[in-house]
Parts: sequence; structure tokens; C-alpha cells
Amino acid sequence: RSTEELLRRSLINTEKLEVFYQPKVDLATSQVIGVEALARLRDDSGKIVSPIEFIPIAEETGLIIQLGNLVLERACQDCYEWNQKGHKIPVSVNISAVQCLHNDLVNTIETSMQTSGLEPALLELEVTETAFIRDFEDTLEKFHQLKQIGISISIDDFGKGYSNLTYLRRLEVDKLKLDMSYVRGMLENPRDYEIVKTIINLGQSMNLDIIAEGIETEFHRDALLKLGCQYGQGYYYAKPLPHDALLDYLNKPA
Ligand code: G
Ligand code: G
Ligand code: MN
Ligand code: NA
Repeated sequence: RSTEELLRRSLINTEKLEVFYQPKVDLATSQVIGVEALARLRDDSGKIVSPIEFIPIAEETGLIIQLGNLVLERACQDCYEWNQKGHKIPVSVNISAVQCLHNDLVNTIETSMQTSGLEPALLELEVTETAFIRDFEDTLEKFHQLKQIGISISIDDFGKGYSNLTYLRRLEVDKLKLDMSYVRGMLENPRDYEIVKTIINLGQSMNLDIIAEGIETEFHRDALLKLGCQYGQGYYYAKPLPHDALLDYLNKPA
């Protein structure tokens, strides 16, 4: 398959892999509070290939381990750079279940911290529930080790999968990322609205930050703010941006 080919080549010829960054903001002030690293591949014609296409293939083929390491290294270096430039904001990196369950996860992360010089407090991992479903005890132990290093952890796409409150009782996580399907539905569908409200209240009572994904309009922002949601990201604020465009965005006043 051509995507697999491209993926393999990008691991050798690493400039074909690009990491874009989407700002995360404080909804009340629009101030940037962090960025999410999102991988992109560039094909031979220069066109961007979406992770929706290559991440599943990377997972099936096991290439996600190398790809994930590259994204992690790049994100740590870039975050170190903008922190040096006065933008004191953390970077979040998506970690697929395959990576999360891999024996080397904690070592790999420690190595990236050392190589980049980035302080652990500036790295956040986004993990979906798939990892906990596959091996809860293993995830529990790894999260514990990562927390001890000082890294924060978010549950990505919260509410979309098999959200189970047992996970929240035991896993050491800091944030829930409210899945964008609820944000999209909350203004039209009363059930979605109630679920959003419930997740925000759950976060507040468990001392977990809630960050809403997929905010596309001021109406979504206003509704979320009214329910007490503090953070968000989405096209209303900014799309995922290449490194230089992100720096421009950070240099612009909120
Ligand atoms: O960036 P975009 O919205 O197109 O991402 C589509 C999907 O690909 C999202 O679910 C996102 O989490 C995932 N994704 C993007 N970059 C990475 C990455 O570096 N690692 C993993 N595991 N998933 C990623
Ligand atoms: O699964 P994860 O949350 O990591 O996915 C992030 C994906 O969502 C990325 O592919 C990103 O490009 C996309 N995304 C970010 N903001 C918006 C938005 O406001 N609307 C839509 N439709 N997609 C978004
Ligand atoms: Mn994510
Ligand atoms: Na994700």
C-alpha cells in the first residue's frame, strides 16, 4: 500500500514527517494554555496526508512505535524552543494504545526529556480509553511511573468510547478531553447537552481539568463557559498549525 510505503520512507527520510500544533485556550480569556502535537505526512507531490489515513496503518504494522517516538522527540524539541522564546506553555502528544502498552514507553519518554532538555512539567500525554481496555493494570502502573516523573496525562476523546468510571477511580490522570462529537451536538441535542454538563461536573468534583475539543463557533464556547468548562480547542481559535505559524500565533496578543 502506498500509505505504508510513505510511512516507511518517512521514518528514514524524517523531513516527510511534519508535526503541526493546535493551540488550546482558556475559554474565558482566549489565552493559549498549551498546544497539541498532531502528526502529518507529506507525500511526493507535496500533499499532506492525514493521520486518519496513516495512524491506523502505523498501528497495524507496528511502525507506530518509531513514528510515535519521532513525534515525541520533535514535539519536545519544539516545545523547548518556544519556551526559550518566552512562551511558557506545555505540549501534548497523542499516544496510541499500542505505544502505551509497549514495554519501553516510560524509558522512551525519559530519553526524550533528556535529549530535548524539556522539563517534564511541560509534557502532557493524551491517551484514549482503548489502552485501559486492553490492559488496565499495565496502564495503571505506567501512568503511576509517568506521574512520578512529573508528566501529566489526559484521557483523549472522553465520552466517545467505553468510558467507565472505574478507570477514573484508579488511574492517575489530570485532564479529560471532552470528545468533539458532544461539543458538536450540544447545541442541537438536549441529551448531548446533558452529557456535556455531567462530564464537566464530574471533572469539577474530581478535580480534573476539562478541555472541550472541536469548538467551531462562539456559540459552542459560550455554552461551554456557562457550564463551567474552562479550556478548549478547535477551529474557532485555530487549526493545527505548522511550527512557524504557531510561533506567529503565540506572538500575537490574545
Ligand atoms: O490532526 P487530525 O485531527 O487530523 O488527527 C486525526 C486523528 O489522528 C486524531 O484522532 C489524532 O489524535 C490522531 N493523531 C494525530 N497525530 C497523532 C500522533 O502523533 N500519534 C497518534 N497516536 N495519533 C495521532
Ligand atoms: O482524537 P484527537 O482529539 O487527538 O483529534 C484531534 C483532531 O481533531 C485533529 O485531527 C484535528 O485536526 C481535529 N480538530 C481540531 N479542532 C477541530 C474542530 O474544531 N473541528 C473539527 N471538525 N476537527 C477539529
Ligand atoms: Mn488528542
Ligand atoms: Na487522539
